[in-house]
Amino acid sequence: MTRLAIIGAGLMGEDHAKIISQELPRAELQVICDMDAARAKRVADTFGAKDVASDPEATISRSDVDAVVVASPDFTHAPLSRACIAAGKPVLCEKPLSQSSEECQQVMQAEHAAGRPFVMLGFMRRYDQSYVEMRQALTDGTLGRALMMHNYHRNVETPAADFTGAMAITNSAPHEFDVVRHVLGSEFTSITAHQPRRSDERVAPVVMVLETADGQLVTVEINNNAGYGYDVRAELVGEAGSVAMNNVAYTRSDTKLASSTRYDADWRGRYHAAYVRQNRAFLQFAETGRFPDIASSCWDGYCAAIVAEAGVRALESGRKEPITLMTKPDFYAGQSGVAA
Ligand code: ISE
Repeated sequence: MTRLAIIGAGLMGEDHAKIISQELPRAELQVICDMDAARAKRVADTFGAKDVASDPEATISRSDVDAVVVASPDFTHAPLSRACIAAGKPVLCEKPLSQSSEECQQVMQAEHAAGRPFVMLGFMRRYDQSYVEMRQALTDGTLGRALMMHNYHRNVETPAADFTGAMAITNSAPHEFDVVRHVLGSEFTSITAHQPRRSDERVAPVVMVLETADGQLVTVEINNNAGYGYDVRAELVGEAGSVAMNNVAYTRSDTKLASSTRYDADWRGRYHAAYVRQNRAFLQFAETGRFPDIASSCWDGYCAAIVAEAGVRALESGRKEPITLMTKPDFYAGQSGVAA
């Protein structure tokens, strides 16, 4: 049995607790840690965790904790990942590793110095069957050379009223930045960012156009106030055909002269299967120390942060901004699904 601690018992921490208790029989929920004691206790009681705590660092270093899931607020991800590295414990860290590429580099350095991988990043879309099949269509040659990838990412509404276009790029778009790099196996080289005008105060969609090192074009629409449902679409276009994601819906209703399918209110239902696969891969990583083939590493977290930083610059300047990555450290060469 691998004894897991979950840091953060909010929306994602609770979802991880549920998946671990229901889908990972070789894992034990040892501790739920949250600053809000009542919240930690509720999640621990619901999913059968042994203990609760409120201090993340102390939880990470407990001798009855073998591995850690970090699902606390974004700004804690990098420091807590470093605490896990220092304690020699594998960690599944929710995205983003950090919104600062510099801070991502510090985590990479700490991991490198520790001499083996410890951090798996929660970019769960790599485990979603639609992206798996898109990638497959490229690797098995069905699609020919990739030309374009179109992406739409729509939320019902923003989590906070003061959400900005820049936040759409740093908070939501990293999912696309990561999974597109993974599917195409190529790095981004430039980005432009545009916004239409809304008639109210809410943040308008952000539309980005990115170029890759292999001459592909990628479009990403982030609409955090789409109003109607959680809706992610993608289409990979190659020289010999295209692969498009289907809306995931188990039923269709036909009533009153109309046919309809449902949308979820957020991402947890749409990506449930991907989260389960991701968490199983993490458990295997914790058990064996072998980094999972398709998982995101600290390097991928760094790349997503660099693209987002360039995206924010592009939105501000209205110009095409270059995307420049540092040389990929050898340490990460075999560790992510994107070619070195
Ligand atoms: C949000 O920021 C997330 O992190 C979710 O994983 C994503 O699916 C959602 O659409 C984002 O806005």
